[in-house]
Amino acid sequence: METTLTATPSHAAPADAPSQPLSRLLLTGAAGGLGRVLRERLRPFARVLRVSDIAPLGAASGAQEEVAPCDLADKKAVDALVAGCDAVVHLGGISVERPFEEILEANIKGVFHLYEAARRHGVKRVVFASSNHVIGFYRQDERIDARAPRRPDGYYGLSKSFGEDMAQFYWDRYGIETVSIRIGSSFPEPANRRMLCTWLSHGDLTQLVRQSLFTPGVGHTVVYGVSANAQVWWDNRAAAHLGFAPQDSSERFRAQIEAQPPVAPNDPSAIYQGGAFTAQGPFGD
Ligand code: NAI
Ligand code: 15L
Repeated sequence: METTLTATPSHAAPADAPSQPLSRLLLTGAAGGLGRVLRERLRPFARVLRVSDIAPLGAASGAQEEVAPCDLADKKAVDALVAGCDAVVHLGGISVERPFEEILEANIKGVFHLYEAARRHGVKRVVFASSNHVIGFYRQDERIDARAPRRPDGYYGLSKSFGEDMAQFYWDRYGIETVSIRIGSSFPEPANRRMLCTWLSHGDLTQLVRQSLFTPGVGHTVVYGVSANAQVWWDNRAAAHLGFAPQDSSERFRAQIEAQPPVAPNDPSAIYQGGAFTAQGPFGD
């Protein structure tokens, strides 16, 4: 199915419906924290929203929604899941540091299955939930952009790094466009001092996903998913064509965060951009 991806101006309000919605948009990881947020907010972006997860999803919320349970590690099931969709927002997978064997199934095989299905079924655009943990071993006093060599901080970060390589390959080889969003910390509120720098509000996430779906000619773009916090470590000028203009800042939470007990200067959460993830493992010794 051919669908033209069109952008509305970047100054448009984040929740605006696009001028030409997608026919059928697949949202993986729809039962998760961000999946539940985007399940609501992506509805105006497509005539049909197909929501998927390995965890319970509840009933479809109306004729505009399709509920499609699926294990991303199951290649045949993912192939069927993607059939009929013109774009995918891929949030599904393990979202924390875990032993390699678990990450391998859900994240590494999962993203391969997704791109293979996208190729087979003519999907034009993927929005991939990458993570700041692909660059987690940069120190907090460094400023980097999307071209900085990756420094994953664990098997989880490695899987996201692999996902970004997958995205680049499927663009170069098959012309499937992807925006890889290196999400910082997307929760209702920042939870600690590090997140004052890494926080991405749900409103800004929604705007960024919208721009990632509808901006024409993105090829494979890597963008940092971070709000307009007073201090950020990431430079998004290489992704300026997305027109992402974050509206929120963590600053209004500063007083409550700074009331928390101080963090020791040698604590990884005070040293590295990836925070505590840099000190996890080894597993299974
Ligand atoms: P989450 O853990 O709440 O949601 C992930 C969902 O993926 C879960 O509902 C889970 O059941 C599903 N899933 C796991 N294994 C699966 C499998 N084998 N097959 C199908 N579904 C499977 O994570 P959250 O916070 O909603 O994050 C969404 C995405 O964004 C994840 O890919 C995560 O890595 C990424 N991300 C999130 C950040 C955040 O701050 N929330 C920061 C950086 C990246
Ligand atoms: C992530 O990649 C995780 O999915 C999320 O749960 C947070 O830990 C976030 O990074 C973060 O770095 O704060």
